Amino acid sequence: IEWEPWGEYQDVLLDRSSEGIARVAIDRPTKRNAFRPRTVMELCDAFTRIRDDQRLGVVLFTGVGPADDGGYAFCAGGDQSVRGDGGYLDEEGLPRLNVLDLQRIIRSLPKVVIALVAGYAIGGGQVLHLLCDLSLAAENAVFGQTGPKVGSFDGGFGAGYLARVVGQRKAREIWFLCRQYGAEEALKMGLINEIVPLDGLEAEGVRWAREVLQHSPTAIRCLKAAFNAETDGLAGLQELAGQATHLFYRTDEAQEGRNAFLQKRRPDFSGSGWLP
Ligand code: 2NE
Repeated sequence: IEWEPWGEYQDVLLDRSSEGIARVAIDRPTKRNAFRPRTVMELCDAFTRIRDDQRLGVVLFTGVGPADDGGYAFCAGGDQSVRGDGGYLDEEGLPRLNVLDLQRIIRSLPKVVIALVAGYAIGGGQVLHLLCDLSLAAENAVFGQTGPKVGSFDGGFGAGYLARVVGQRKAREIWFLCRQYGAEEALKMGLINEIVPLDGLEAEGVRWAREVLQHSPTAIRCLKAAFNAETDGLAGLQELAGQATHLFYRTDEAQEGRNAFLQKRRPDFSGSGWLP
């Protein structure tokens, strides 16, 4: 696959290919790809650019590695070295928890996001991987939560959606005991889709992406919205309803409503019928 670098960031690498695949990588390997507010802002920008490029259908989300000490990470969560007393401090000293914005952007992106996990996916990094639609993990992948150890927790998707994925018992174990789980255990509990050799991780991600890209974009985006509708309350239903509105706009019936308004006449919906 040929990647074209796209966008200028400090903490993130963004690439795209003419095949319809984008690649987003957190680029802070010396910190095990922990995120600071800037990292999250850049990730939000990258995912928003991807959303708006209609040639792109699949995103590979990963972390740069190995670090100089040989360590690999998808993401080790919030950068504790910039954690102030009320949140993660940005460069102006404002306390932020903007990873929640990023979670929602990934969740509602009407494209398929595949996590490629090499090394640690810990804390808020584990939650980010969880929010991806699919997850491929290298044999060295390690998953876990540390919140109760370091004075933090994610009670949103990080708890509720985790329990939907791995079950209530396992989710409580993960959060209450703060253990680390290898790739085999993660596969067994349904946290990931497949284990892949480390040196073949990206190639496998590209293979999965190419398979997705053979299918109907509308079917895939409606299915993603439907899965979210089942778990995400009204915000999930909004996404599914939005897909229905998009499709409705393309019909003669909806266009007649718009045209009649603009032409200051009564709309004529008689051509539509009341289908069973
Ligand atoms: C990830 C883990 C297990 C890796 O261990 P190891 O032994 O492979 O590496 P090491 O030596 O611990 O880390 C390498 C360097 O990365 C930094 C370390 O401080 C170290 O730097 P130096 O001391 O050599 O300069 N580093 C790693 N993770 C970092 C982090 N999160 N913040 C700042 N620096 C970090 C091990 O490193 C580990 O346990 N890391 C901490 C994981 C963690 O507790 N993350 C925060 C959870 S809370 C959260 O993410 C969150 C939330 O719960 C709710 C909302 C938003 C965020």
